[in-house]
Amino acid sequence: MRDPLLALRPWEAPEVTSWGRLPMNAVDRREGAHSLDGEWRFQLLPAPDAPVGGVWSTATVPGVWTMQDTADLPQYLNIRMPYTEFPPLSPADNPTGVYERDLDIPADWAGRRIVLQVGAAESVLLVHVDGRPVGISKDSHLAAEFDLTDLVCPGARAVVRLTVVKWSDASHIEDQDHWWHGGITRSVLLYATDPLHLADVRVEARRDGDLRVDCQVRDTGGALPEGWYVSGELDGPHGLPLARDTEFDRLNTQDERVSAFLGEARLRARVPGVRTWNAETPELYDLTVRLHRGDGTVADTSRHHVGFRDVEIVDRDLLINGERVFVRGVNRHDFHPLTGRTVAYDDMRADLVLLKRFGFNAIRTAHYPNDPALYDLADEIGFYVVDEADIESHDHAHEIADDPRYLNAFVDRVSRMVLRDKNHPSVIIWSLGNESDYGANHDAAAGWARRHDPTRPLQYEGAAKRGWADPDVASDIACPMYAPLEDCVAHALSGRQTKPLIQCEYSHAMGNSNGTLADHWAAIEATPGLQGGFIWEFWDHGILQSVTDGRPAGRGGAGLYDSGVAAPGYRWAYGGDFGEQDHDGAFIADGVVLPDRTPKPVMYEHRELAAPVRLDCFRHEGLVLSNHQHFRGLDWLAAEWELALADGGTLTAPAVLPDLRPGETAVVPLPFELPPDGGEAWLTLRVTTAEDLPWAPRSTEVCTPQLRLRDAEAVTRAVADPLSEPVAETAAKGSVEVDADGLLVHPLLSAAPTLSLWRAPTDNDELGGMALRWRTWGLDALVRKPVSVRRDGGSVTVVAEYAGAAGVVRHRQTFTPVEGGLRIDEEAELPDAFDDVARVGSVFETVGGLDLLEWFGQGPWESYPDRSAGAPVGHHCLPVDALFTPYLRPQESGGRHGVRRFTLSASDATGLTVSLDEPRQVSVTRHRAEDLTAAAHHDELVPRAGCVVHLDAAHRGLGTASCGPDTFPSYLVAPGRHRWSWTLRVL
Ligand code: IPT
Repeated sequence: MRDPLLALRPWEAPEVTSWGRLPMNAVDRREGAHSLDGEWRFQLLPAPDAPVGGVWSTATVPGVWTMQDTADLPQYLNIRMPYTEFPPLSPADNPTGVYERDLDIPADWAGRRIVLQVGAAESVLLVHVDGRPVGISKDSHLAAEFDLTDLVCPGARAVVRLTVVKWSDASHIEDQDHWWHGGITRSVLLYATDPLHLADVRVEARRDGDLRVDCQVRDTGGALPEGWYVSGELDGPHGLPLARDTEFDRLNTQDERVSAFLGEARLRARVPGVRTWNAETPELYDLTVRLHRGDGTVADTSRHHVGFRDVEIVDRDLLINGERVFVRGVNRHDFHPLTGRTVAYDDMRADLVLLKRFGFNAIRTAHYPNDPALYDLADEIGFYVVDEADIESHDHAHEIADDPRYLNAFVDRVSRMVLRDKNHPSVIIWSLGNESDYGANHDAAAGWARRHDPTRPLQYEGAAKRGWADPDVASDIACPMYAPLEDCVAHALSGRQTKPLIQCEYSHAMGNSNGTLADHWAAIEATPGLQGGFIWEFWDHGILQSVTDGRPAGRGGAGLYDSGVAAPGYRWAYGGDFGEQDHDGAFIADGVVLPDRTPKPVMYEHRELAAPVRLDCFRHEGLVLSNHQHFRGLDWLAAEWELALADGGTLTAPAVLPDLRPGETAVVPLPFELPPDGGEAWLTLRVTTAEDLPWAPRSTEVCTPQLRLRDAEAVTRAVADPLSEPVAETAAKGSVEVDADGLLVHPLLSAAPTLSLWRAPTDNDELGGMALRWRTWGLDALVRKPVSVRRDGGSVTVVAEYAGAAGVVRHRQTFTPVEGGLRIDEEAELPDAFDDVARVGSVFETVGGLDLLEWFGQGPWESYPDRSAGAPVGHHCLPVDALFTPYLRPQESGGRHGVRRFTLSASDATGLTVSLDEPRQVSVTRHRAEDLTAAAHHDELVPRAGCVVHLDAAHRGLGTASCGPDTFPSYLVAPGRHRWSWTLRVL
């Protein structure tokens, strides 16, 4: 007989969202459950209706088969579906995984209700036990539960089969921007309860201490037994008991709502002096709810972490406990470079710990409900969560939003998310999904969510874009993606704003990116109505791949990477690396961390922008210090003062942080007497954690706010002006040697300084169209032609022309001997046609062996003109190899902004020193721009023995044009005359 589940062809029936599946609920059954994780018998069929009967292999559960030993490999596509069939159809070639294992049902489960829980499977799950159909589920990122009580026999063995169909009608609404996989991605459990059980528990805990717990009670044996009741207590056995809400009971009886089938009970308490929950101080209480039989014995128990907090929108502000908080968010996928989709508790904890250390306070679960443990961790560690339903129909958005065949699926997915996550204090907003146009199906789902949970606002970008202030669309938040900052500010100042403006995605972190983040935050903090946003995104989704056989390394790859770099023979795969015909390349590598969670430099920028303590200015002989948090004082922090003197090293002194409430400022005395000499002087407050916290050990750096106490004017200008007369020669000065082409000959340089107008295009440069323009102008291959070499006293002036396809740049270098070295004054005249170039500056190469860079300037991490707020000025020192950021697709990397001076030295202390006329953009790497441009993956780069040094008179900002706005005009490199000077000395 044909299998009834297969006969339904549920993979092409969007109306069928489930069959035989239990309703979603918020009762956590993980404790005491039997884990069915591990090795399962496995077969991969070519299509769901292909016969099972081949050879069984094994597959790990949870895990996607696309990362295990099968022929079906991961594929990365952003918007486009990987096949041409229109919704709700699927391709004939439809990999289907059949997972099977034996279940030994404990004998002492006799008389109990037995439930199978499949944590998540994509995209259609069919369940059989001993060949008998049990149920169907879709909705790839939420659990499905099936009651097996009548299908299994306690004390006996049963065979459970989970058939997972990869492509279905549901795939068309799971068209998110990440890798396509197939398999079971979260744990599988088997548990037993009493027939009389808690079907659901809903907790509402308000900031005034009011606690309400609604329980749904069922008895699978039939009618509810006489005398059942629920009890609850907060915080352990001697905590606060909850009282039964008799008014609720009375109304139920009066309304004749009480049924013999569905039991409802409400418990209440008022917690005196409640410690409220917020992301800064995530205070949690433990709640235990018990369901009793009439004789008082306990039939079922449910435990919850409760956070007392309110979310409201008042006027155009989103308030947490009455406070207008800034939302410093990031978009997060469930991702891991070895498993693809399956994330372990420790990994999720590591994600959140890292985000917390770098100043993030919010997560959007892009673009589906994340692993359940993520929300427990967000409650505990303190994050505001925008919980997003698993709906993205990007490729067919317009067709699906109003398609009644998909109505069920929209409501199902939003409602199941709300039912699962409603008790988490961290969840402050529901999201209807992503990039699915806007239609009646959204309104239906919004209606369900609003009615079921009036305590939280709702957002949906697709609706919000119909009008940020439109009251009739299904979004309480104006939540655009990648909106130009000026549009956001203009909206907030227009007088027409009615909703909080919190961008659901902004500042696209692809490659070397996130320019103008500081400008965004300056505007957000200065403009009422703007409250922040969510950076796109947390991870670079590089999959660890063996270069030899092209296969994902899988779980065996643990340890095969370090500090963001894959071990020899491995690389971080992105789109196309698994031989996909259709793919979207490195667009999958757009996170603030590399695939092994190594922070990209933008993380330090973000940390500083989120600094809880600020040094605002220097006033009345004191420093104005402020508490920039919303809820707590500074007592969790310790600090130390540092004074960096350009010509005098770094002094430190202990700091005492004043007792400031949120938003308060204090004037504190200057901690140092400024020495009369020493040049430019920078004062830094190095702020660390004062004690061990759940997310950071004591002494973890939190921020480093900085003020300039004295500037450098008097010190640098004399060396600086290229028009000034060369200083008189003395006997100590050497002579200048240039070759027949006018190129400097120097014992420590393997390539003489020449003009550079090109950088290895960043992803923003490529996708934003700048790189194409630069190539068209010929900037990547300028041809240098010496024009004249003129000697004047001791100095030599070389004029050369650099010809590109669209113009010629005249470049003049004057080499003048100075004490211990050479001064190089340069000038370049860019034609108007070159109105937006990557850089104007010098590039040279050193001999090998100069492996250590010491510099005075911004650092220690990578910084660029529009991403430099998090890199304090000071004396920094790093090995040359550590300066470079291994972005997945090689590109401009390793720059340091605001460099005044640097020394490159060998282990025997020989080397060279460069002093710059002004703070300049400098990079020292092992790679020429053309090396980086030619490589597609980091492992293809062959480091050069010497250093490639760029000194830029001007360097273009990074912007975020790979998806979103480019950098601001003030960070562009203008045509016309550029001048810069530097001195080169041998150590
Ligand atoms: C937007 C998507 O929501 C997100 O999933 C991701 O693709 C991001 O952009 C870019 O990486 S959609 C985009 C077409 C604006």
